Amino acid sequence: MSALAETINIEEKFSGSSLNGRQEGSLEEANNLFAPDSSGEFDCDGSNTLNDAEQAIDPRVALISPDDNQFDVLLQKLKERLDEGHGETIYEVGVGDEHIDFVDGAASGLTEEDLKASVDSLKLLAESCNADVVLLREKPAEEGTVAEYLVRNRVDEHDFMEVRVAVVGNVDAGKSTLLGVLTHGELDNGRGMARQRLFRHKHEMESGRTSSVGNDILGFDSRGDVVNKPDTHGRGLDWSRICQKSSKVITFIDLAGHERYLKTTIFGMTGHVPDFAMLMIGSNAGIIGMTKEHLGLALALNVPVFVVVTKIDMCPPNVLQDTMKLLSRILKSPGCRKIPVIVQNSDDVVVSATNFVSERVCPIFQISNVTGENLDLLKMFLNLLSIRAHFRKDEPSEFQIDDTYSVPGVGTVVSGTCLRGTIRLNDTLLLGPDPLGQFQPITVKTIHRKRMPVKELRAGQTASFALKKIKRSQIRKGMVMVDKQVKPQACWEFEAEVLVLHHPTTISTKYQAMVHCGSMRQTATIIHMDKDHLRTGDKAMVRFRFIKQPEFVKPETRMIFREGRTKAVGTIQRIDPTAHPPPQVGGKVKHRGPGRGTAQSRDKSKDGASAQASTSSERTGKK
Ligand SMILES: Nc1nc2c(ncn2[C@@H]2O[C@H](COP(=O)(O)OP(=O)(O)OP(=O)(O)O)[C@@H](O)[C@H]2O)c(=O)[nH]1
Ligand SMILES: [Mg+2]
Repeated sequence: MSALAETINIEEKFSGSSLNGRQEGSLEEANNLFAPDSSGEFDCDGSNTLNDAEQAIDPRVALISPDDNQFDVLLQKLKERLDEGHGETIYEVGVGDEHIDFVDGAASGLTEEDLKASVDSLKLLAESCNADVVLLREKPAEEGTVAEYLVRNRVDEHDFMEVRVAVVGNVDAGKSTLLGVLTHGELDNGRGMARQRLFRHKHEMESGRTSSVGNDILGFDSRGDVVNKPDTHGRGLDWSRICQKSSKVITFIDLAGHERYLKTTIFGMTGHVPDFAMLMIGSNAGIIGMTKEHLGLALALNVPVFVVVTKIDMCPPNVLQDTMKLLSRILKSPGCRKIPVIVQNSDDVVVSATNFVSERVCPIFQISNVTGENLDLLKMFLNLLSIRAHFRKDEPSEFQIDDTYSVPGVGTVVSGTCLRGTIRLNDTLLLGPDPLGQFQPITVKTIHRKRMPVKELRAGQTASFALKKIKRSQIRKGMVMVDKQVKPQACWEFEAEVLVLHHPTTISTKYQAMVHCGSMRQTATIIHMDKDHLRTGDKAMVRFRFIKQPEFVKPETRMIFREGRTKAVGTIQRIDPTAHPPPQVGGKVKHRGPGRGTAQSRDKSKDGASAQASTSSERTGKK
């Protein structure tokens, strides 16, 4: 164990920290936070919600020998918890509840015999919900032992939980390699063997560098076992088979580490709606290149981050220690405000996975793709990651397009994420906006989820649609398909509250940079702000105007505004669908965006010299 590992003790880390928005508290209070989601019958405020029959149940002993009535109450509660957890929950057996006034109600723990009886009851309850029960960990308590169990719905051939994990980190950190190792079940040789399966383009195969947004899936069954099997022939995974056998599917979004492809990596983070970000760091290379940039990106988008330090097989201990020290310092810095937790055993996995969504804890794994060291801990953690976003299934549907394809024999296919509502086969949705800001009706003829045909798509799920009577060239990333009740309006102008994370000098009106919001990206000009100038660290309400065409954006969405080394983040506050297009010159839009020359050259070529130049030009990455 490294010196740092010793100092970063989980219990110590949690003490005095405010998790889940709770007040700072003692170690004891912090330990309570390790309990499962606070939605069960053992809620702290359970006394207010339980009826008389339920109140008779002491949570610590409730499962030992429940009578029929109690069994029904417990079953109902378990069903609710499974529903809230999208098909799974972590159940603590033998925990007392200090808020319910039983004799010794606050004390936790059961004798061996009572614990066994309780677990048998839990299995019966789970059986009635068609779910499996798996022990995660046992821990000593005042009155004996407390045990944590994962209760997860059994596989439904047509449905599975979907968790998206964006994989970021500098070039050569081992991102594609780790995904190859995890999803294909074979270790790497240290010379790029495992990553070969992840590449989408010939030039990626040749250079070994990811340049696009790649996808791969890892399936877990109801018992938490990996479903993916090593390939015997060929390179591809059978996605349909994995999905059919899985209760939970992790979709990895493999992103590029090279600065050249930063634009595409940002797109992967904003457009592919990840639930979590896995930041990868090569232990020997350390925190270099794009590592901090990618970490900042995840933080700006409020995506919880966990860290995977790779190549520990080839890293001298002192170098690993230096990397860990710096990492810990960065994570704890005021800019991040994270609690680093080095995960060293399965207990740490359970604790960090169940507290991860609080967004303050940052679990760190130290692994080797070559020897396989600690990969079991990482897999266990991935298995316990829960769906973060609470998508609404009952609202009018909204689908965000992040890629388009032309498939021979099928026609135009679009892929993306359903952000709201439910989309069913033969639904007619509005597709747009086109360059004039219009939306056109389009019928959904087929839906494929992870390459499997399905009849409906619910909020939070990704899928692709085959569209009839429309050319691929008419569709671009950032377009949406929405229910007509949404009454979509494209806008040329919008207002956002913006925080400047970095700018070499000052930003004033007429400054242009790329706006990333969801899967939409377009250069926009600042046309007004409530301050004269903005410098690094400044906040302001800013009015933007797109330079090329109107877009569909919505209030309360996070956005990134960047150009070269200039970076700002913000939240859209208001859109203005009545604003007119910018002035045209000879039939062309007057302002030109990044990618057509450096910031300096654009500034000179324009009417005002007031646009502040960025010192570096962005090399746009090609997908
Ligand atoms: N010894 C050792 N080598 C590793 C390990 N992980 C990855 N590698 C090697 O490191 C090199 C880089 O790995 P990649 O997976 O391509 O890195 P990447 O992060 O995807 O890089 P980009 O796509 O360019 O951002 C490959 O040659 C791998 O074989 C590890 O744990 N140990
Ligand atoms: Mg890669």
